[in-house]
Amino acid sequence: TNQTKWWQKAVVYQIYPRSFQDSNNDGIGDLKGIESRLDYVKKLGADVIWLNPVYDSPNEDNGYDISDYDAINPEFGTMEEFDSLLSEAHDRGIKIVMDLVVNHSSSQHKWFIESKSSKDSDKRDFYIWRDPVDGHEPNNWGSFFSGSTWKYDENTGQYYLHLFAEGQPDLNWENDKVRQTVFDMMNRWVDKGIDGFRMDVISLLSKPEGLPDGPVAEGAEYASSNDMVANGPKIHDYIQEMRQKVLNNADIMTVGEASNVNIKNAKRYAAADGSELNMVFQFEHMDLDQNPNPNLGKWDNAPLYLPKLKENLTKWQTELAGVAWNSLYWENHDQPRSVSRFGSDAPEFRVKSAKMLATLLHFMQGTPYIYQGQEIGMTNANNLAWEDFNDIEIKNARKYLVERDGLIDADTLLDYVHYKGRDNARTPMQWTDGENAGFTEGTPWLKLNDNFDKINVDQALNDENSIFYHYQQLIKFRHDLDIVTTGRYELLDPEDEQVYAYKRVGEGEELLIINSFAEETLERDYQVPANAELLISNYEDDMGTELRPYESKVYRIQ
Ligand code: ISL
Ligand code: CA
Repeated sequence: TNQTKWWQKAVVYQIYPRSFQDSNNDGIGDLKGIESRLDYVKKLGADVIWLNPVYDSPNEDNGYDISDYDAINPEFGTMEEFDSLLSEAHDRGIKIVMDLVVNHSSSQHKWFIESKSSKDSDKRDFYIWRDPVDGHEPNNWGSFFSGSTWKYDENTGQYYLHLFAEGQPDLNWENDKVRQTVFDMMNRWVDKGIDGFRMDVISLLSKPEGLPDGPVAEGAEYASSNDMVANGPKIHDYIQEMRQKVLNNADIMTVGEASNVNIKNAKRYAAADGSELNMVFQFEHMDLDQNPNPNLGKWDNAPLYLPKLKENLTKWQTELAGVAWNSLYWENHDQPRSVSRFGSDAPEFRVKSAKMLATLLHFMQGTPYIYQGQEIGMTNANNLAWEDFNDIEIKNARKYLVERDGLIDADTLLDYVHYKGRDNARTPMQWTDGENAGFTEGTPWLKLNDNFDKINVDQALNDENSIFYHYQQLIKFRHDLDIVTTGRYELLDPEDEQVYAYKRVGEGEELLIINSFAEETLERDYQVPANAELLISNYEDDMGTELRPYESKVYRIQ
């Protein structure tokens, strides 16, 4: 039976702790800062906070390289402060989902330090070590962050595998002890009372037998390790074991970050029978505005073709219905700002298009994720120059694609980085129009977007027509209207290049959701019946068949 679960009606608010709120003016956001903003999250109406990693880390990849899974990064605070944040959140009815990063640890983790110390170390097999082949890397896989996935260790004469940065050696999930150690650690967090896990690159845990070379696209230097590794032979065994040994111990929410996961795979990872995870967080719609260039990976600034987006989102809506569960998102800490990418951040369109994107997403089936700042329409940070970037993905792209391989010039890459780079999402949260946007009185760890004088939380809360209040309304609809969770999805006019219109169909009731992506006025007739009730819109009045720039409206038809 398909009884609605709490996490199907929930809306998640994602917090990137480094950039949310600094409480002690060292320029770095922290746990006390987050605690001081819980009422803000409550006011928005979100049910769950997903915290990006807060564990001890040397920050080669901003916390995704964990050196102690049982300790809080001192930059963010103490374990007491974490406990306080958790209990203050719970007092407000807000749940906290933790990031779980167990495909790899930091190279500074004591397991890796031991593993690296000698071939005889009893931790050697915690990681993936291989002999050189003909004096070079064991295979031809390329890292997510450019270059090879292999790093040579002089001391022991072997290479270790790192799908991401050199400082992120992959754990060897084949090893029973690794799995048991991870499950024990997860249980300690569950016992603390946390409400779930967002599982980083969970689809990459099981490596293919023999780690074979992969196909290399023409003109490229490496095979895609994502293609070679994702959904490996034992992945479902590992997740089912995790379900038995950890996840069944409490009513927690689990979301698998599912790199390279298609619908067929997702039906297993997020099966409605509860055998694995609650939902996937998949990427297909994030890869549509890109000309496939094997040399450059994600780096591009190709515009989005709306029918492609419709086709993709529709496929996920219809094929998972009743059998698995999806996440809904436009943004996170790895993606640029959605208003700049899919809407328009020009002053005359920013608010309208941000609300349109919000409406389009929130009336779909799935669990919505709002990334900090999205709810006030924060934009890409075009004011950042090469010397301002912090992200290892951006820095490595320059190092390898520009400097080592000469595949692209620095100016073109900078354009792409301004469009797609992860630091667009990581600039500090804009609270006020005052010093450093109210984020810190110190020197912010990453430069602010220079538009905080106009785009900030103070402004949003004082304007009843702000994007913030639009999100607040959308969240309320998700809580109040069952049809948003359960209704059947139906796409209208798949070929329309300017409007994304769809229906949700329930028993004796229908929602009609109309979203224009055009900057000019259009004429569209959706045969709206006279008794239809306008639930929400981003304009003050309704012009019927005339759709103004980025107009978005939802009718309820009974
Ligand atoms: O960020 C990406 C593209 O810009 C993705 O390829 C990303 O690296 C991938 O989705 C995995 O992301 C997760 O794991 C990474 C970490 O850097 C990301 O921040 C995290 O969300 C390694 O732990
Ligand atoms: Ca701080």
